[in-house]
Amino acid sequence: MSVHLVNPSDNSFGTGVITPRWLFVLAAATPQVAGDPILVDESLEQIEPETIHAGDIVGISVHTGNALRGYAVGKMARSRGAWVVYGGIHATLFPEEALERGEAHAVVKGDGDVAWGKVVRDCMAGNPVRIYEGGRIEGDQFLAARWDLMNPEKYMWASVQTIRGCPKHCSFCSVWRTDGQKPRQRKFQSVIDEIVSLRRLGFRFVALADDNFYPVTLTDLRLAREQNNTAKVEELTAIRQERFQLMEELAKLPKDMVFFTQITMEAGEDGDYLDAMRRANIKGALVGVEAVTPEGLKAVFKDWNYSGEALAKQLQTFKQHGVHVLGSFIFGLPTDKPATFDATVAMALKAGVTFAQFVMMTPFPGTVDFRRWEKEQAKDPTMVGDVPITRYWLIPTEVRPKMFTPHPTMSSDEIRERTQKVWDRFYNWSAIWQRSACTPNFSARIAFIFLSKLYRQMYAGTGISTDSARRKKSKRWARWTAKQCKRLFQAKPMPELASPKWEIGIPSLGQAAYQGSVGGVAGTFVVLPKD
Ligand code: B12
Ligand code: SF4
Repeated sequence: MSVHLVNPSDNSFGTGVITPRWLFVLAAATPQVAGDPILVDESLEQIEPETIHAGDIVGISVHTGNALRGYAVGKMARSRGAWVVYGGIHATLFPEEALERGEAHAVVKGDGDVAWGKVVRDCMAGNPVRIYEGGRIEGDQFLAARWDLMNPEKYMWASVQTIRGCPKHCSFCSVWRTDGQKPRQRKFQSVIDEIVSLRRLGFRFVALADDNFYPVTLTDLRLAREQNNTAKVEELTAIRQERFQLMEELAKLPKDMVFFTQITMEAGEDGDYLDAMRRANIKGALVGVEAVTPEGLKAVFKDWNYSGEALAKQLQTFKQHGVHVLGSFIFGLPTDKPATFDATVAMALKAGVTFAQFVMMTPFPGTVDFRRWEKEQAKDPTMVGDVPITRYWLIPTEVRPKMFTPHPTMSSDEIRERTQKVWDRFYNWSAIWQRSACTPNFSARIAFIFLSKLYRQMYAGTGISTDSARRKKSKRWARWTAKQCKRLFQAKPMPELASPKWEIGIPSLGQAAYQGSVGGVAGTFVVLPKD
């Protein structure tokens, strides 16, 4: 009997940009009695059906974008006599769909770190239940990933999660509804230990795969103080202190390490935080700008973001503190007009963001936008074949529309074409060359140019370009470029690097008090002799 964990994908590039973390976390959650699981990441290569045997257990993770492929893998595995189990955000939201369409024996809702062990044991005993409630586990229960099972030749960036959940409530995002609004933070020691294990393998680029790396803003703290809410102040302060402690320890890691994360724009007001990020080698962060107009921000419940001149200034602040920004913008909001596209790219260039992505408005399940749209559609459902458009992920990719929610004044084609032009303008050779001046030397500059083009090209296959000839061509190009880029990310393994020896007296979250810079526990790195 073998356990297989499959990350489904229709698009295989041979090289992956970021490791799908769930694969290696669930590997760690697999009970020893079942042996080491076999990991298949289809964004590298497709699964070979003949590797699945009767009685095997196949765990499949689905998000909305890969649900259809995931169900095909599950059906194949079930037809070969395996136990089929789904998990991940989409299965959490639509467990019945995974049971029916994906022919699952079982579905895990929520976190898998604890639940997966029980599922495997139940399957081995021949009696899994239909639904397992994985729930939202606490930060100190998050498992470290089994990086020893990863092929380091295949990925550019590893991914380590330090916190789950986000206190905001943006209308297009499901994170706050599935992962919750209460930040669940891992102890910094376990994060550092895991990163050390990655650096030993030769990984120096690590994505901190967090929903929001800045869970407590200065405004949150101020409001709690103004309300004389001592308990809240203590709770927020403790979360914030743990963040600073983590960054202080990251700063002690080998100097060639580079981290990247996702953060809200409010961090731009918090110079101490940005400085701590810079010292921690968190060189870049995806910042959800979403819209450049106040109306657009209001439409996505993100009116705490800045617009206009203040926006440009706020984004520039990140760079001034040494943190590069990947600005994320959404097109297709009801408030968008033809002029919005020009204004957005002009803002992205003016604000000096180092990378940018321009995504099309997509109603993801579990979001406020989705619920509103589903309600409207219930009155007069639009069908594609026999599938209602509100279940767009079940529509075969060849005929799946690229936009789902109609815009009041622009057609989907117009929005797509204009979005495409924005990508082209932001990533034209001259703009990339100018931005590449931020790199320290010539080879880094070349790497930057490659990466910018790769980034732009990989998106061409995920919705912006529709015709299959262009898709095929961009896939070939992306495959080749990804391979070249992988080389740029390789570092010499450091097998001798040891984890810090943690001193006793780790402060409990409740006791800690933030004092500007953080004292308390300190880790010291010990480099063991080579033999
Ligand atoms: C890091 C991240 C990225 C990274 C890295 C992706 C990668 N290669 O891993 C980048 C920036 C590249 C990215 C890109 C995108 N992302 Co993203 N991403 C995330 C983020 C913040 C964390 C994912 C992560 O690694 N978590 C850590 C692991 C350990 O947690 P996990 O995956 O949830 O797995 C746990 C459980 O779900 C469960 N589980 C998961 N799988 C399975 C399987 C089994 C069998 C079992 C039992 C349990 C189980 O157990 C795990 C451990 O507890 C999530 C937000 C989130 N909270 O999930 C969004 C998220 C997954 N992304 C999202 C989206 C929309 C995208 C993009 C489409 C964005 C865009 N417009 O381009 C692209 C699509 C990329 C692609 N094709 O996959 C959405 C998905 C929504 C949905 N309904 O599908 C999320 C939820 C964020 C959101 N705003 O809502 N993403
Ligand atoms: S988009 Fe970002 S800030 Fe908004 S709820 Fe989602 S994770 Fe939080």
